[in-house]
Amino acid sequence: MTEFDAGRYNHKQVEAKWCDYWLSNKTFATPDTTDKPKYYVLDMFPYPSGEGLHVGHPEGYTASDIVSRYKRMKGFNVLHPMGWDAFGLPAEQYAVKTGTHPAITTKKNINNIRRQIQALGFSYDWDREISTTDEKYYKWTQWIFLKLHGSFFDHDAQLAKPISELIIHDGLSEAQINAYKDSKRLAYQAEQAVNWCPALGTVLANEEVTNGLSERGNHPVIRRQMKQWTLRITDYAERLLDGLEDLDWAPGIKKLQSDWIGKSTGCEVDFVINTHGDTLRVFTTRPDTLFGATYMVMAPEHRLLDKIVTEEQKDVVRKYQDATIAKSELERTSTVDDTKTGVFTGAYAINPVNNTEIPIWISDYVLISYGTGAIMAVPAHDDRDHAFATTFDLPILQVVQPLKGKEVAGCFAGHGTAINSGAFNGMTTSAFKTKITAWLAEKNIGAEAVNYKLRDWLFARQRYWGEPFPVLYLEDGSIVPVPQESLPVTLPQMEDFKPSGNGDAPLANNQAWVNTTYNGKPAKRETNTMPQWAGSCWYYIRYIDANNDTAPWDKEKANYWLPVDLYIGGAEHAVLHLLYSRFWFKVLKDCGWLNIEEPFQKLVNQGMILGEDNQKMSKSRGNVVNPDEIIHDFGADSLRLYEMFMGPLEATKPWNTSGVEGVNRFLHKAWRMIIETETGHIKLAIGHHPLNEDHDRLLHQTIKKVTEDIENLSFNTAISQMMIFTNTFSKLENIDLNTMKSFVMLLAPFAPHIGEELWEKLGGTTTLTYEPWPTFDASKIAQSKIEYAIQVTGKMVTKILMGTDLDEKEIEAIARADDKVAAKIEGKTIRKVIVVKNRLVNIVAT
Ligand code: ANZ
Repeated sequence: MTEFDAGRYNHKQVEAKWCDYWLSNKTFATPDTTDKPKYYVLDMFPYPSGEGLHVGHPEGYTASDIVSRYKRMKGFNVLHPMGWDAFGLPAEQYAVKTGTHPAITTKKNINNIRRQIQALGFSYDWDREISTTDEKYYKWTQWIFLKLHGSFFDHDAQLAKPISELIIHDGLSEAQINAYKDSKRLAYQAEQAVNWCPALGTVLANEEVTNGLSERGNHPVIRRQMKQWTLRITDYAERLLDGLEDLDWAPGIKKLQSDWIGKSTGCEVDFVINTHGDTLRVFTTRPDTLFGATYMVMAPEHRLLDKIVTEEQKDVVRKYQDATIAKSELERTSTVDDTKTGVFTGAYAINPVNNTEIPIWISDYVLISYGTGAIMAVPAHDDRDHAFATTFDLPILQVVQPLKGKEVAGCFAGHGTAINSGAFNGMTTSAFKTKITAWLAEKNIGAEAVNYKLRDWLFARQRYWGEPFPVLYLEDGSIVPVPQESLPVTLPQMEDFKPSGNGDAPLANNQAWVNTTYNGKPAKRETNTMPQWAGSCWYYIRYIDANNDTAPWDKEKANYWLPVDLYIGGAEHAVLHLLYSRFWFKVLKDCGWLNIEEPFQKLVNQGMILGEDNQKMSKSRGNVVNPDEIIHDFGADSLRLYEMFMGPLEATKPWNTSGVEGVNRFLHKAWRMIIETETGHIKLAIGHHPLNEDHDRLLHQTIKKVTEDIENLSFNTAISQMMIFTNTFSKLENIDLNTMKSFVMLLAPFAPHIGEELWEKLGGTTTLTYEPWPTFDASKIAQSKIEYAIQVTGKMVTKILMGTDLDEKEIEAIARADDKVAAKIEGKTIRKVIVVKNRLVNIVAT
């Protein structure tokens, strides 16, 4: 550094100074008042991985920080918190490998990421920091689990109620009553085929398995029967679907959620089984194809199968059942390989519309978990049925004619007109559906039915590093909740984290912890733990009252702060985290702990930042950008500004380090606009200088643009406008103090450290965090006018003042409408019109 640049912009000094100031003054502590309008800005809290932050994190965090800082200056009470989603597999796997306890790894990683986040100058209220692994936090996660366990869903009222309000019929034994209650609880245990991952030694939720492989690590996943804690999210399917409508979320994310819920409206129909008094009930979305049902298919797990299978078919049926168990639902429903397998049961059913006997088969393409677990097969109009009928040479009967009357080859799955359907011939598909549904209902053999693709949520993991379940098993096999005053059930310290491999969780290795007492009687603890999703289902409610030791939160405070006004995070959480959180939120509302229906009013997914080579950043490609290095070389303000300048927030965009240099030059220029770099003092030329009309316009335009762009999360264009401003104002000899103050306030949400420093240099005595946001005067923004020379065939006719924002067509139209010009060209043919912007119009007429 030479003596001439002692006062130049030094990001290291400036950033260290203000980071320190904000932390030690608790500048961003949320005021404990409810007398101002509130604004709750939330980031998806990170998993504290050993790798630290990647450049994708600051992208969303900068966007939310700009909005938070802006809203404070606009007079809002802003809640902007941060915490750690810290249970989970990586810390546990690391522990297995190295013997380091997950609590130690987690603490170290949190400290590192907190350091990185604080270096970026985000305006979080650190007094509300939470970690899902903290006992004080998971005590309440366990408390919420007990709320789920203690509630059932009243389908008529469409809300959850305490299990004590369940209507119990007379004459049941205590054991029967308990079994009935357990079958209705929102958290229940069920023996079910689960996704078992041998390599990870745990079960996985459907959502964690893709194409038969675990999402984490790509290990094979097989099906296995196990008793597991499950949450009855399906009871909330309709409310989860309804609630989407009024949310300000990207349409794509809403669609992902509604597809996942998968509502399907159709009809249930009963078929009588010939050998037997029983009926086989099917679910169909196409009751209009009943006449084309030439056979039936049951799922191999169907409970009627044992009863109806004939002696001769028993062996093949048993073999087929055994083979099915090993397959996942995905394999079973895959349409990639179209060969269908199955076996005949020997039994027949009677088609109620024409009394014909049709054979009943089993096949794995029919799932036990959907609809009624059985179908009527219509091979002429359903692709899967068509493939099956072709394989086994079963009859194919066309009953729907395409509307255009064309012959169809193979299978026609569309709508059309009924044929081969007796009295219904000639009806359109939709009319037929209504008619046949009524006909079936009248005969008491069918009714309208709704099904959802959504499955109940498998809520247990055979892992160590998670929340223990707050339940006890007594010797008689009954389950009791741990009393609230004994919460939390703390996760014990252990040396050995390895799963046993037989389905027992690591906690089963700790018998001293497992064996306990309940009211003096021996009891055992649950050894599974909750999945990582548990803690992230409600963290945003805890921030509202993060240090409350007597309740999960104060209801009044929650009523004031919720919903979250702006939630920013990665699109990878479009389905699971958001769906699970919405589900818990609705249950907690039903339990009287919240007073609104939806947690996240506006959701924005930031786009992915690719490597400089346009590829996804990954260690193996060597294209990972480390934010620490960028902060070191250019400063946090440059990193923040660059990530916002790269393009629209929601777009995918490649990294480019020379772009960081570009915004860094802009910050230097903004500094030099205000500071004398030889001395570091404010320029002598700065004082109270009235602006000329053009400069005044640019100032007001800039305030307007930055304000509106922040409101619309269009940060890149706001930055461009500030660059235009700086280019003009840094050339002026006399600079107006108040104009500079306004500019610094606009810049500060984006580049807060330099913002505070310049504010101080301009005379600010305290942080600018709560200074009122600059306002603009719309009347000053109107474009100025310019004088055009108007010629007709090269000869000057008149001069007209016109706006500078007009396009050529508008300019020509104004010129031709002028009386003098009109007189000159009357009766002539216009050959050509030349418009020179901001100068002249020449109408060539002969
Ligand atoms: C007869 C039929 C004729 C069907 C036709 C379709 C077309 P979505 O829309 O996904 O709800 N189905 C019903 N339960 C099933 C199960 N457990 N496993 C596999 N398939 C099942 O699909 C509903 C349709 O999927 C139902 O309507 C049924 O086939 C089949 F031209 O019934 B359909």
